[in-house]
Amino acid sequence: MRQWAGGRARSAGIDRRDLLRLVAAASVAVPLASAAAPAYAAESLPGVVKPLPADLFTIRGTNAETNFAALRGTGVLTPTDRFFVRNHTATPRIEAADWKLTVWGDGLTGAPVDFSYDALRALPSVTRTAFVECAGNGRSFYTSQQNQQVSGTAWTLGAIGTARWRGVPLRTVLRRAGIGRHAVDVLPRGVDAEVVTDGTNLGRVRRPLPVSKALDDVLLAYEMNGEPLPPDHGFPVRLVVPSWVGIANIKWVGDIEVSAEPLVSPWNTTLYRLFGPGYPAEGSAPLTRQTLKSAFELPLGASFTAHRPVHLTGRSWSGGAPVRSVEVSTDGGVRWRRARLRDEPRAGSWVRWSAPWVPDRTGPGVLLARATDRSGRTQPETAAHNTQGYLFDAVVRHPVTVV
Ligand SMILES: Nc1nc2c(c(=O)[nH]1)N[C@H]1C(S)=C(S)[C@@H](COP(=O)(O)O)O[C@H]1N2
Ligand SMILES: [Mo]
Repeated sequence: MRQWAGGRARSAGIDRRDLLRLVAAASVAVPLASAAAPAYAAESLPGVVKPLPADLFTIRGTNAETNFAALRGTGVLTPTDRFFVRNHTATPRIEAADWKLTVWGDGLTGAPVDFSYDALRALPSVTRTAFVECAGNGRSFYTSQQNQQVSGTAWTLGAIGTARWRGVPLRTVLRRAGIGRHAVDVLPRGVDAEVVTDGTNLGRVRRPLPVSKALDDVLLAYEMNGEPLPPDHGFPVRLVVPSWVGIANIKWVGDIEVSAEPLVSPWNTTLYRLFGPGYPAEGSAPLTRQTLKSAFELPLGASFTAHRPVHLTGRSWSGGAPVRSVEVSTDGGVRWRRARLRDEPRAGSWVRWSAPWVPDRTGPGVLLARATDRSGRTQPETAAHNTQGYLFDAVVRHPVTVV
């Protein structure tokens, strides 16, 4: 707030009056389109390069949600052709040869430093499996399950994907650029178009990261599942910030400011905080880790044949302690039994699970899956409401029909 007040916000492309208006707007919930109302079906979307076949994706505004049913039979890694896309504007087309990363700011001991694509690729690399998940994943259930109003994209549970990322530790690049001991925040910024909402230009997508996280496990990734990053997922280079809210994983990164004082942007002030009754007017602290969730690899409203045995499958994941166990209920939450975990639980990834089921009663039913993590936390029945509908962690009631 000091920076906004002190005029620094101007250089970030937004003034204080706009900020206060946005804070006010952010704390008023507006209704969102019901998840039950079909988002329009299309095989592609202007602004997204890859095809979006209707069996793999549900299009929501400028974004494409992965249909969880399309993950059934796939491995831990989400095939790139079905990895969700969250674009504030549109995928920019960038040539690697024309691209560079500029690291600059008063948190460096010297002048700005540029890295070409080839220079970055020549640095020692690391590979790690991590999910990228939108903070609003599951948002539509605040409305459909808790009857609460929230604003934002009406995702069901498919705003998540897990990939094997290869790249250079951000730490390596920051050290080579001469990060000083006085640096506190780094601010990666995308080269995609400026974001205009309600007539206010928020500038380019950017969100400060504390130095402690930036020097820990963050990657400047140039490969996804063994291939160069596809355009929609950040080619040539994106951040991968394991376990943190999706917005931290800046795509198409063009520059990184290294600062000796805390930085702000709309994405850590009016957005990606918790607002509403029970939270301060300026919102909670900026969101960091994702929460605990589970999903069936089934469409909502899936249909089953009575007396025919099936294997229910799904996935559970956590941005905190790794998943320890998953329970499934096929009778609306009366009885629960353990699902069989099919992967070794790991922080920042998900586990696949399965549970056999022989549907007996015909008619509508509800399936539930709930995870418990190694800290002993279990998904609750109700998620704590916040006006922007972030971090939905309650057990989802998955409607099915037995015929
Ligand atoms: N430059 C830029 N980075 C971005 C975004 C964006 O619109 N522009 N969207 C963010 C959000 S909100 C999410 S959830 C993830 C989505 O990554 P994906 O599209 O590769 O799935 O990217 C983040 N990084
Ligand atoms: Mo997101």
